[in-house]
Amino acid sequence: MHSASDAMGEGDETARYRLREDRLAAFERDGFCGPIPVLDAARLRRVRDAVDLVIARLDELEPRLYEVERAHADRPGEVVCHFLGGWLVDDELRSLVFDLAVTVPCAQALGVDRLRFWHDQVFAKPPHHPGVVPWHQDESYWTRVQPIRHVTMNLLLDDADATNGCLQFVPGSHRWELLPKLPFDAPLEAILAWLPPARRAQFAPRPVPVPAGHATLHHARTLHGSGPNASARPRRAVVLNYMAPDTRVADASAPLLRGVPLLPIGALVEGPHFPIALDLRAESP
Ligand SMILES: O=C(O)CCC(=O)C(=O)O
Repeated sequence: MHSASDAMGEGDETARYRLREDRLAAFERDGFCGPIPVLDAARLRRVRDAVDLVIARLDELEPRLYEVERAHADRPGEVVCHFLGGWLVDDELRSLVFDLAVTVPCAQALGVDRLRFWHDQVFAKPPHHPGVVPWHQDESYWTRVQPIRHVTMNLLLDDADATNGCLQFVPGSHRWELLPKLPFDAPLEAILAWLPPARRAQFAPRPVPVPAGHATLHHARTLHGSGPNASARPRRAVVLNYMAPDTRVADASAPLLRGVPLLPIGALVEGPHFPIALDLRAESP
């Protein structure tokens, strides 16, 4: 198969968005990489405004989104604001899904020349907010599709560092076994109780500070989480999740996302909710 790297030649429009070789090597070695530049200052302001607007209207928009984290809706002062499906209600968030600065690095990390959109998410921690995102592997949420060949871009809308709860990753954990999915409002380190002693010894988190408008990329099995926001600054992130184009339904007991047509078991995950966001085959001669 011809890979994203093969297809992205020097002269083409995608070349300027390609991951540096050292970033790609880090992704393969550690299961994450970054920071990667994605948004210029004007676009960053627009995306921030879009996210703030959706959050301000979250109750009203909730029926049109895929999901709003229940625990946050019940206890907003304690639990991080998290929702899925912002691209359904806001054009600025929708445009991110197809933006080459997002899709090219994701295709490269996955090693595909056609990249399918899975869903988006927003995580927002206001200043001085105690909410955490407990350690987890994204794959633990995605067992209803197969194969898991997915990638996550976490795009920061604010400078993120240890004081406002930047993302932390466990290097090499993309090669670990699949761990259980824990509740979103669990304590940060709840997963530790589920780690066998050998994994516990390898649990060496690395915080990754990221400037606003930049992103990290991580593998679907990489263990990651983030602590509270102890600063006077907000810490907002838009997350873009993609998958290989041949992903299929493994569990047809309910739609894959709320409001999405039910697909039969074994069917290709496709349709307007799961568009091909980048097709390098179409662009090559
Ligand atoms: O931004 C966060 O703190 C959590 C994000 C996350 O879980 C992800 O990007 O997959």
